[in-house]
Amino acid sequence: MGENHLMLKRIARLEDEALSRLKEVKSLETLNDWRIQVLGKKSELVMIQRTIRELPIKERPAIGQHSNRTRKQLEDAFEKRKEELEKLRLDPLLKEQLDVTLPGWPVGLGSLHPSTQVLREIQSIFAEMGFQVFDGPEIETDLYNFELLNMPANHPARDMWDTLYISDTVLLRTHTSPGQIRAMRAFCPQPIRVILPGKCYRYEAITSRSEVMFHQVEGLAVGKRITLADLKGVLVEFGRKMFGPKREIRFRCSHFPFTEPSVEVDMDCLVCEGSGCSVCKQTGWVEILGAGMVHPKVLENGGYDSEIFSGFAFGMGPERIFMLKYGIDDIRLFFRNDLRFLRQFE
Ligand code: FA5
Repeated sequence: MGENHLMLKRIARLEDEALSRLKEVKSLETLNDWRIQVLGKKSELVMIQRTIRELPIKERPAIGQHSNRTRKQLEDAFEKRKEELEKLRLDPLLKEQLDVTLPGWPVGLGSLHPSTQVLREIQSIFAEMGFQVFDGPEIETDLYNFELLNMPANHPARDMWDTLYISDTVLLRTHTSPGQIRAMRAFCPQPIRVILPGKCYRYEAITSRSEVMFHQVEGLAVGKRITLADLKGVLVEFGRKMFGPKREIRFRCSHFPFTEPSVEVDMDCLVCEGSGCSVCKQTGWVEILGAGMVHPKVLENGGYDSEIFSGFAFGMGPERIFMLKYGIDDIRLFFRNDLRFLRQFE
């Protein structure tokens, strides 16, 4: 009786396993494999049926009936699954059944790139002071990038900008300053208050401070009676809005061919509050931009009468502004697409 019981259990297990595997069968090909494995000549069920005649006579009917019933059930299940799969093959829409009650996949939200964030912040600070955004092209001509900015061919100051040329006269702009001429020519003779944000390119060695591609934000104001004091006022306001209300600005003499006088603008170091540290190289000041009063020749090239009009201009690197604000020591992080860096500023 013990043998008999074990055999019945074996048949029941075999049936359970076969039926649960049948649920996983998704094609007619694998269904055929299932049939060979479960009902074929070498299947466990056939093996069991073959050994029945070796059992004591009185045990044979129970095992025989049970195994036949199992066989019939498995054959029926096979036919039913075959029918379902054939139907699916004929009707591809059924294959794509959608369970609308299932929870959806979480949507991965992106975020603004740090350069875009700082550009927007700069734009909104200047917008409060009445500056509108004016766009210039990234592919420029030698005329706008240099000549109209008071740097004729062979002018030594051109060396300040290592240039990527597309042809003899076409280049990737090395700064946003050519936009000054474009803005002046678009607005003349109206007064101007614009900022010009955008990408610039320089044929320079890549270092922790310098990239080949980076952004600049140019500022330009043209009108009657605009002075260096206006430039200072605007930049102090910008420094305080960007870095906090205590910040101080100082001007240092400099030279740009398109401004006269020209200045480099420093801000007191926000890390050491001016007492000297490694960020400011112990000077208490960090450089934030170049600026000056628009050169009379440049005003004339833009269409303005330099006897009546004056203006100021400045140009800053937003990546360097962002680095200063968040204590980042390598500009290359901006364009490396490393999510560990980018996610810190989501
Ligand atoms: C200029 O490009 C002038 N056009 C700025 C200007 C505008 C002066 C209007 C006067 C009037 P400069 O080469 O210093 O200047 O660049 C300005 C800023 O751009 C720098 O202070 C720096 O923040 C950023 N910058 C320059 N080169 C790179 C570089 N390779 N990588 C990242 N940022 C840079």
